[in-house]
Amino acid sequence: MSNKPLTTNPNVLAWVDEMVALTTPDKVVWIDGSEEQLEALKNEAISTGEMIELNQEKLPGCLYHRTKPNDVARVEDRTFICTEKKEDAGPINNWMSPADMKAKLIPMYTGVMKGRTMYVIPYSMGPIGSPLAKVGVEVTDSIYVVLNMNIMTRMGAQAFENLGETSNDFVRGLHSKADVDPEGRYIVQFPEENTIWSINSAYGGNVLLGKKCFALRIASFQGKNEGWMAEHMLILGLEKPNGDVKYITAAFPSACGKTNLAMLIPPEGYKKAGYKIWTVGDDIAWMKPGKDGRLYAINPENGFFGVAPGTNEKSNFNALESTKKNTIFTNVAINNDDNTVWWEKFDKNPPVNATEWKGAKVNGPEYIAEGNTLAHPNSRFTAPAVNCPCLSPEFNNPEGVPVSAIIFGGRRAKTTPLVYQSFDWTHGTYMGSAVSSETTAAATGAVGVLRHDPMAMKPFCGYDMADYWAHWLEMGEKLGDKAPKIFNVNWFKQDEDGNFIWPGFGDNMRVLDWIIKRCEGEVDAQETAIGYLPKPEDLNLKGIEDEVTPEVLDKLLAVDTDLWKAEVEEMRNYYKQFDRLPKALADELDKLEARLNK
Ligand code: OXD
Ligand code: MN
Repeated sequence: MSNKPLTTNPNVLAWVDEMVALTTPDKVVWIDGSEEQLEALKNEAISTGEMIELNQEKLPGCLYHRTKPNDVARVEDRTFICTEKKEDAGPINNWMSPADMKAKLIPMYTGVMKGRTMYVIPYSMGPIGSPLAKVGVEVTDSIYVVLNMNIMTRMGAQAFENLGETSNDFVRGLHSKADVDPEGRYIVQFPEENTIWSINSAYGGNVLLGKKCFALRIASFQGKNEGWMAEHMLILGLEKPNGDVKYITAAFPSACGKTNLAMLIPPEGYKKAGYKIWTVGDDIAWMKPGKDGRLYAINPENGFFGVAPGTNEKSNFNALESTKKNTIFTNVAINNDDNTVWWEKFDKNPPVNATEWKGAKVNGPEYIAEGNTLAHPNSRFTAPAVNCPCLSPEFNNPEGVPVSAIIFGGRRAKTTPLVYQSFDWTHGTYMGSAVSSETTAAATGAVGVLRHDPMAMKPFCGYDMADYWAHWLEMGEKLGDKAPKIFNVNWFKQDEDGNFIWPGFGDNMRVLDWIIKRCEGEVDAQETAIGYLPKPEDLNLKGIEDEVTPEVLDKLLAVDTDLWKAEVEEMRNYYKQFDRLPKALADELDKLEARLNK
């Protein structure tokens, strides 16, 4: 039994038929995106317990979902890039040949949807009708996936209108939660076939195939072949008092505060003067040269899949506001007194009458005192972008927004100063390739272990990282003097006692302000061995002079030659594994070393 296909496109129909023959669902439902259909699916999921309805007065339209405890995060060790040639996946991706991977997975997919319904989800990554947008179709046996895709993408029949009657340019995504068996869990990209296969997970990043799998892994490969870029970047607009808005994209490794920066609220002085930050995206940017030769960015997503713990009125007011209606919460805690949600640092009052994320009824304060968390540390909200109070008016602009500056960053206790600018695009590409972040004590037990995460794309690049760097260099050549300026920031510098010396959060506005002034040629800079640094007097520290004293500022802007020489050594080692390393990047490393030795 099935409803009618929503398209006559023979490529889509043939592929769906093939997936049905493989997985043999009892029923096939094409997702048109209508209110009635979504309402019926919600009610079905509530009746089976897959979703829990939250307090509809306090959190209208909000639902709750709990995953299996073994299925709470992306699984990088089970994520594969399956290109015909191993070299094309590069040395830092897991690889298997497409034939071998299919031989392994086809038996697992065979008949896996027997007794279940297959949902066929057409969706657009990017505003409908945008020249930068792309269509995907995901088939899945999970209503949770349908409801999340409805928030995270432009989902439904409209996506097929964008695709047209005959095009074959759509990304094929096959997902089955199967038995949610961690031993059989695979997240597989076939970039040469525009195809994604995901099995045995029901957790966000592994199953919302439009996000990391398509919009980064597959799209990065498409971008290389088609002359554009898919990046793990937020997009924000900085509005100046005269109403002029400048756009910045920024790539930080996971858990370095991309969502916070994208939704930043400026310090009082800036607010009073008329500055404002607008959010275009918090995680992914697709960027392509526009007609005027500048680089334009869209956010391919339609919602935020954010980490809940740590989000509160102070840390990210706008994100919290975004979660107040039509949001899906996954693996947070429930406050049973009023059927609302709670997570660590939500406020200082964990609910006494709580259900923790695995489903046990507990006394919140006591449970926490015993060393537990009520919410899983990677618990999430899936919130519609339209809920965000500072959503950019350009969010749906099909042409995207022109990018003035690109920022890289990571968590670095010592070496990296608060902010510096590259000498040019090639040097900026080097800086991106050198992005690394130190693990925190909470995550690993070992502080200061350096993890390389070039352009914050290590887990998300769908081909050889060295070829990806070559693509960056090519894009720079194409953009010429219209290319965005490239910067590196570090909000996480520490003193000898391990205290952060930069206040961060809203005060990061002061750094964005300097960055835009550099782009506009309004301020000079000090030229150092590593790049251009702010002159101390050019950073606006009004209101935080007590905290960021001239001595602290000195430390924030210090370039320690010995530490930087060690950094060069580290990068030399890191680069060794890349047979296809572009010569221009090896040269940049030599040049950096030469400047440090001067
Ligand atoms: C994410 C991530 O979930 O980068 O966005 O891990
Ligand atoms: Mn991310």
